[in-house]
Amino acid sequence: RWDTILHAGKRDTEPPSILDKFLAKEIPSTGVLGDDSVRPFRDIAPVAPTHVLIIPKVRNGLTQLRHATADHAGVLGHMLEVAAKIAKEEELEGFRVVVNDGAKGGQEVFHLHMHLIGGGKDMEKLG
Ligand code: DGP
Repeated sequence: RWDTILHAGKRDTEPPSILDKFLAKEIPSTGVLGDDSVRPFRDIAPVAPTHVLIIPKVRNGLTQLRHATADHAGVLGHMLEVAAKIAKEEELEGFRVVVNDGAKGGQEVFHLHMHLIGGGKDMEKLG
């Protein structure tokens, strides 16, 4: 688990430790395509047959969604585009995109990321 980085990532004066793992390629992408700005990889504890985390390569202050500004709009939109592309590649008939914000919102890793979840049985309706 990324225990030690979780808190390190909360302030942007700290090194972006998840990125260190990406750059060291400790976490394999296992068949999901990234690009220059985002790095998708499969969740260690999947809650559905497809459970991919989509994460910006450069955190740029975006430890969590509540810190989003107009500067982040481009990467946030791009993450959704990548989610749609992966959903198509994985031939998902239905899927869900989730961003957890804050410990009380279930966020464990303080480098903004999007969960793409789908496949398998019908998902319970939310909202
Ligand atoms: P969140 O709770 O929204 O911050 O999402 C963090 C996710 O990261 C959580 O679903 C579990 C996953 N995760 C934690 N540690 C690792 C790891 O070392 N490798 C991978 N692939 N996923 C991890």
